[in-house]
Amino acid sequence: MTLIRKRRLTDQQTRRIEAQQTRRIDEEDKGELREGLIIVHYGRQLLVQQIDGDHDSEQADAPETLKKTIWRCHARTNLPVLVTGDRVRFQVEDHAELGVITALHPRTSLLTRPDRYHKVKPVAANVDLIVVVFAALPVPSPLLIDRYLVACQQAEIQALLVLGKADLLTEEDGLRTLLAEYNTLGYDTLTVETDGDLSELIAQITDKTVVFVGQSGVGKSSLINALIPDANLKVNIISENSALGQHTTTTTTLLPLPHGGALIDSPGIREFGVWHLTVDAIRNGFVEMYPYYGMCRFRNCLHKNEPGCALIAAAAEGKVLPRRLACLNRLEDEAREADKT
Ligand SMILES: Nc1nc2c(ncn2[C@@H]2O[C@H](COP(=O)(O)OP(=O)(O)OP(=O)(O)O)[C@@H](O)[C@H]2O)c(=O)[nH]1
Ligand SMILES: [Mg+2]
Ligand SMILES: [Zn+2]
Repeated sequence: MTLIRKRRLTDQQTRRIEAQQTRRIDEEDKGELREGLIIVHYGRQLLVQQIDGDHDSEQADAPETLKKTIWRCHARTNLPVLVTGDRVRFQVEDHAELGVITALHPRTSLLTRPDRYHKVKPVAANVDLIVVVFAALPVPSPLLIDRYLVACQQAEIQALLVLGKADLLTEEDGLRTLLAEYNTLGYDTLTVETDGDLSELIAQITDKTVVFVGQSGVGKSSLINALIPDANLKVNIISENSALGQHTTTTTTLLPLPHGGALIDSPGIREFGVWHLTVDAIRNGFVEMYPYYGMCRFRNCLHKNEPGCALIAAAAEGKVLPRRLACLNRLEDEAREADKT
């Protein structure tokens, strides 16, 4: 019995292998198969960085080499919408200007945002870490930080909270305390100064695909330029190569990090904080509230002034921060308001 089953499997396998081989010969006609990483996406065309290893890896970082290993491609129409950060398989025919992306590798994460028609639009793939930057100036909004953390939780992407412009911190501003509170909630936290020692930040982001988010003016670009000294140079090379460079500042771009990993940046990602959040996502994003959800006397409790509210009681007993409960309520109100319109 077992023997027969084994036989059948073997026959099946043989057929599959034969089919694969014919397909492979087919594909070889259209140029060698290559592995790549989408670094920019312009409408129907994409720039793909070749990542398979037959070039000298030490040279791979040099701008000249980078230029050669980036291919302009279009995607087969049977593929889903591709985004910056996607790992793909592609091929380029001899002497062809344009490559063809033939397969998309599974994504570990996908950042999406609603477009103006309330449809979900993918923005970046395979992001491992979202760096949430805030600073003494502009004056931070803890509500906005909480929004970012909800969105990170929703995307199932790890968050790192960075308090920047350390040189501007004072005893009175309470920002170190604010950062420590997030650390107590279980988030990774760091304090940095753009011109100071960035080694801890470098250690946290190396070998990861990261995005930086935070209010305008907190110092994201300054930090990125300090981390990737030739960031602008690399963006320029991409522009020259593509003849589509005028869009570089508005599209989502991936830049290699000097010590390994990559950074994805775009205005769309910088608006991360205002992407629509659902009430469920908001509740999920307040991790310390989990033990109290569903424990209120009234099932439809809004945790504002209802008797027997488990969340208000937890705040009164110092088990959760009153500020975080207030933020939870504000964000839920906002979400309910937005759903009505
Ligand atoms: N004091 C101080 N100022 C800094 C530091 N890092 C950056 N800045 C200043 O903060 C201002 C804003 O920095 P950006 O890097 O442009 O901020 P951003 O977050 O990229 O802003 P958007 O691109 O508008 O989102 C600039 O004037 C920087 O010089 C720092 O560590 N300390
Ligand atoms: Mg900037
Ligand atoms: Zn309640």
